[in-house]
Amino acid sequence: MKADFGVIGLAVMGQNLVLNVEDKGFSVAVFNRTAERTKEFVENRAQGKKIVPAYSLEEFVEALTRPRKILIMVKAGAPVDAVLEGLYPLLERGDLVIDGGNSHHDDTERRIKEAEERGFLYLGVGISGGEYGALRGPSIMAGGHREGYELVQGIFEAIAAKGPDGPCCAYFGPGSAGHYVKMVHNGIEYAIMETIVEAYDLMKRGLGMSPDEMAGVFGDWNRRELGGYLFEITERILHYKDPETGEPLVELILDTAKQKGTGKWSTQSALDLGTPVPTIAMAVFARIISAFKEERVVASKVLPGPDPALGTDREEFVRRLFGAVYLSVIAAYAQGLRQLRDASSERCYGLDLSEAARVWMAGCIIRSVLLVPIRKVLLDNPELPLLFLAEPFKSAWAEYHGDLRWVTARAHEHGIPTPAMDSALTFVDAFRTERLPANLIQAQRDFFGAHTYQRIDKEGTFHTDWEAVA
Ligand code: NBP
Repeated sequence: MKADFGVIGLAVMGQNLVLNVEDKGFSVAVFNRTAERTKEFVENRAQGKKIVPAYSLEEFVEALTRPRKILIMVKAGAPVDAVLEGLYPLLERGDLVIDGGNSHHDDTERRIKEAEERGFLYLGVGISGGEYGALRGPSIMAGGHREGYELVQGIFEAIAAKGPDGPCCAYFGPGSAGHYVKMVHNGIEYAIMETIVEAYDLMKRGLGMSPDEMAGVFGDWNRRELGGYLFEITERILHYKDPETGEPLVELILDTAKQKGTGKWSTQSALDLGTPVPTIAMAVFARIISAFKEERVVASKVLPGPDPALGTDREEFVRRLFGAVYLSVIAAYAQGLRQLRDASSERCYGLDLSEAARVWMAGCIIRSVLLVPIRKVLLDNPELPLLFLAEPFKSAWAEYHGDLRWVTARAHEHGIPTPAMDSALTFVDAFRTERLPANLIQAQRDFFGAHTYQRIDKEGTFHTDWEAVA
């Protein structure tokens, strides 16, 4: 008996995806570069299951039904190329290779071309949900050869998380469409996480609230309009006590955040496209600044600032903080979706943005009740430039922008950094400003570089000899 599906790479994601696929009735052949990991997996987690271990790529390829369907779940970058190099000579025309890691979209484009030249089908697939999602139901964002997707659609739909509007998996388009959607998902994830930690900082340093008290606030928001995985885990984290000391564990964790790449890539790509994602970008920069711990310790002793204690009524502040966080989270989705829209036209993905909202409704890190109205808005108006222009987000802006202004103003007065919230506010303010000061930028550019400008009172392109006039 040959296996229906193959997985290469048995680290956290690979192991759990194998178990998920097997649980849905498919037999799975597995291979990992280091044989010890395969042995451990088979002994500890695969007993009595339709899982076929292989200890060489030859054995692995031989164990699969044709056309072979092979998921690669190894570290992104050079390891994927190393696996492909070993695998390709063993495959036959029509076999399907799926890269399920967080690969860069440019790498995926290159690999798809290489696969095509050799007569293989290739999918670049973003899989979100971490360890738990991989086992119980991830969100799956696929791109590449459509015929390849059709070969595994049944398996993907079986293992994906079940959302309110169907299984959270979709084919997004050719080339790197799937990996691009996953990358932007991660960019939005960065922005929402940064918004949450700013709210935590304001409540902690500004209002002197305890972790349990803050957990109560996040829990309340999670049961309301901000219901979503990141708010849910924040409540749980804040309640968690370190078994050794009995202290809230979060307060014992060093304040330097890591960033593995997708948030940075998302921002880099947005810059290349010329699409505005300031909240995502500020979230990446906030992590980068956090990593300069020693420099921050020195600066904290020499650069004066105001007392962080806000000295305001706690209840009122928390009530208005909700509005600030709510709009910032909407801004994160709005920017990410705008980036997908712009990337789709530039890169010819043909993305259906409402499908992104649908696939993100369950299983992934940015799942949220907000995605239900977001999907509806995108179904009604696929070309919408910005979520805030449609209901219910237009009304949300009208209702809460005063709170976002008020909260960020208090934060500035008291020296508590709120880059995600600030950028959400200034992004929408700039977007809703009919006449921005960019006229002066054009004049400056023309002054020093003869870059020319256009006028509002007549057609044409103009240059002024500013030195002569001035
Ligand atoms: P890791 O990203 O930690 O990669 C470890 C796996 O890569 C092991 O199986 C390792 O084999 C294999 N590998 C490496 Br490293 N170099 C290799 C090479 N040259 N040839 C063959 N295999 C090689 O695993 P992961 O955390 O399960 O993530 C897998 C992918 O999924 C990554 O792209 C990741 O970004 C993405 N992802 C992860 C998560 C998550 O929550 N962890 C969530 C969503 C997506 P070895 O055992 O022989 O060292």
